[in-house]
Amino acid sequence: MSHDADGVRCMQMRGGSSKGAYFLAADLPADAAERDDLLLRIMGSPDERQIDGLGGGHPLTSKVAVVSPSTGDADVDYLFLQVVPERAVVTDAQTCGNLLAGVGPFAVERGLVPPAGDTTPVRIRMLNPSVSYATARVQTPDGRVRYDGGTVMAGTPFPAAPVEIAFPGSGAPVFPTGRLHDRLAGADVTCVDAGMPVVVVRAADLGLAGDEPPEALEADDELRGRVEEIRRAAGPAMGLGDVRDLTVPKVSIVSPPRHGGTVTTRTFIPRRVHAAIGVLGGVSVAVAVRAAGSSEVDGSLVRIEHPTGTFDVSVELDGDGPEARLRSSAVVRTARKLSDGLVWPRTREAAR
Ligand code: NQM
Repeated sequence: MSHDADGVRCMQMRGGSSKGAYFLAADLPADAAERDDLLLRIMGSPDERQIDGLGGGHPLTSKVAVVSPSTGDADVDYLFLQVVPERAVVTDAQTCGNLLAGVGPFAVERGLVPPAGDTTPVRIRMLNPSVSYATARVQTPDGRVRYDGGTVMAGTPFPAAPVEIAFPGSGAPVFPTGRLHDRLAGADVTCVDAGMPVVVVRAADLGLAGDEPPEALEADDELRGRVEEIRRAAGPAMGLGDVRDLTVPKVSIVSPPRHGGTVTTRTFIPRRVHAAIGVLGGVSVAVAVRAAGSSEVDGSLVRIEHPTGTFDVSVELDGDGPEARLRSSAVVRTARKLSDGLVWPRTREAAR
C-alpha cells in the first residue's frame, strides 16, 4: 500500500509524562530505512517545531511505539523509536518507559490481547536496545480499556487510570564500568544502567544547587558544554562507544531532597532537560541511590524528586556494591488514548 496516498493507521497516546504515535508493525514498512523515512515525514522532522507533523517540537513529544504480536515469550513486542525533532534522525538506541505505559492499553485496543476481567496483564517484550521484559496491568472493566478516574501522576496535570508496570531484572550488572564511582572528564560520577544508561553527577560538583528550573539549565551554555563533555567521556567507559550522535547516556544531576523524597534530580536527555524524569532513567537513578547506601532510602522505595513532582520507584537489588544486579523494579504510570485514525505523511518530494 502507498502510505503517502492512503494514510497510515496510527493512535496517539500520552504515555506517562511523554506523548507519541503508536503503530502496529504491520501498518508500517518492514524495511527499517523506509519505515524511518516515513516516520520522519509523519512526525514533521527535521524541523525544530515539527509544525508539519504530529511531533510536538520536543524529544518528549516526538516518540514512536511500534507494537506487534510477540514472536518471543510475551504477549506483544514493543520497539521504541526516538524521532529527533530538529534532525532527520530516528534512533532505536534507547527504549522509553513512559511510552511503554501506553503499550498495554494499545495492545488491548488493537485486539492483540483480549481483556481479562477488571485488570488485564500484558506481558511486553521490549526489543531495544536489547531484549527485556515488562508486565503492564491495564484496567479493563466491562471489556474496554479504562483511561479516566484514578490519580494525577507527577509530570501530568490531570487524573487518569493507573497502569502498574513491573520489570523483572535481567541479571546483568547495573554498573557497566564495574565501579560505583568513576572520575570522568574531571568529574566524580556514577555510571549506571538498569534499563537506561545514566551518568549520575552531584549538583554541587557542577556549581549548581540542584533544583534549578529546566529552562535555566538549558540556557546555561557553559553547563551544557560541561555536561556533554562528561557524557562523551562516559560513553566508551559504559561500553556505548562514541555517543556524540546518540540519545544515551542521559546525565542526571542529583542533590539532597527538598520535599521529603530520597533525592532531587535534573536530567539532561541529553540536550534538553527533562520536564520530569524518564521511567527507566528513574529506575537507574534509584539503583545508584540505593547502591550508594543513601540514608534516605526506606526499604525498596526510592522517591525521586524532579522538576514537576515526585516519581516513586520500587527497586530490589541482588548483592551490593559494584557487583549489584537488579532483581526487580516496579512503577505506576498513567496513559491516555488521544486519537485514533489515519495520519497523512508529507510526500517524499517535499522532504528537505
Ligand atoms: O527513561 C525520555 C521519557 C524518556 C525516557 C528520555 C523514559 C525512560 O520520559 O524510560 O521514559 O530520557 O529520553 O519519555
